[in-house]
Amino acid sequence: MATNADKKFPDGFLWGSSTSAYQVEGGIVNTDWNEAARQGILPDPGRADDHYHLFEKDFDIAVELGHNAHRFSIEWARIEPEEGVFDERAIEHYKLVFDALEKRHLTPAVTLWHFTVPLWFDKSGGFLRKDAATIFSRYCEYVLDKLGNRSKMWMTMNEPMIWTQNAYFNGNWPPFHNDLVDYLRVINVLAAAHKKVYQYVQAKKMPIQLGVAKNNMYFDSNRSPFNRMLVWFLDWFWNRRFLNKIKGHQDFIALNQYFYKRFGEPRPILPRSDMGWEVYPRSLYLCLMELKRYNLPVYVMENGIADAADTKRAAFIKEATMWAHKALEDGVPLKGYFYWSLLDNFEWDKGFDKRFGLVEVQYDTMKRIIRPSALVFKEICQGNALFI
Ligand code: IFM
Repeated sequence: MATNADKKFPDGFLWGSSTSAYQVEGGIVNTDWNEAARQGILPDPGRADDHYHLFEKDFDIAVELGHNAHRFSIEWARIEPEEGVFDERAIEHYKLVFDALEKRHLTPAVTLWHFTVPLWFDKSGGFLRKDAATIFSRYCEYVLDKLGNRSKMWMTMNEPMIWTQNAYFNGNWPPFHNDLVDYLRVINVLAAAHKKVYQYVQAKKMPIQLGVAKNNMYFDSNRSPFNRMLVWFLDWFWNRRFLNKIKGHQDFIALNQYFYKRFGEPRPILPRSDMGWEVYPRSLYLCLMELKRYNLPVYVMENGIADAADTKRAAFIKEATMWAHKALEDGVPLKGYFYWSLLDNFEWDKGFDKRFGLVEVQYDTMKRIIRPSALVFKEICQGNALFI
């Protein structure tokens, strides 16, 4: 792998990493996921990374690693622990988080809802409630009224297609539904909920940008007629349909990219991450190119690899960022790249074994240890570009 000093990302490009509240904060007790953990159905995050208390130190590490931006999420269940009851202390906590970012010149990107819902919302029907979009929007509006001035970049939700697939189709995440009708209905509810929040932001003329963190995959085929049709369908259903539903209601596209799916032979033999996912960084480029059609600024909001031994991460990051740069050269209005994740963290139904972090977390002591690959990413963030 050679360096190529001519290839620079533009000034102002955002370099950072992503986290989410339930996965790193610790001490969250009143969500649908906590209830499933209490019943022994899902692992318990417990203290997670104790980021709730250690965020200042973690942001110091982000700065040390050359980042100029950071993505995190706000925990709905902390803000609205009971229906219609909002906890000002939770807002005060997130104010401290914003202060800490500002002090370190880390540009925030904030997700309002990342997978976990308050237990009261789950128990009362969750996103199948008739008024779900209104309830969701009320929460978002509350947070934006209180904290909207602290960040220019907000996302209402994370990976609506991944979440609905697991929660309403596969039935392996709360609320464990296995029902095509519910699945399709909840996708619509989420789109409606997002649009409601967007309209609120517009009506209030809030000087922020609002989007959705959208997981897109690259579907590829050996060009047999059947596979071509299948790929067209999947691309439409998975990648485009939700974005089309919220068309005109987002200011940027936040891409979360992990997957490349090829149908038919020959299939390239690809290395696999600790998640068992095929590692193919070029799929980032392919997905970015597909987003050109929306004519909106694009951010890579998540892209990463579970690699406890840290033997594949550095090459992954070099290749992925090389492909991100190629997408820029080929006309994608790419404004930032956020690696998933800053820290090892609680990987949902998989628990703590899968390690995505630039920084290793020793869960017994909460010690943070910077992985060698984080220093490779640092070189890239600082403009000493490393490309293939
Ligand atoms: O950990 C998740 C994150 O919460 C959402 N995007 C994918 C990551 C890795 O699975």
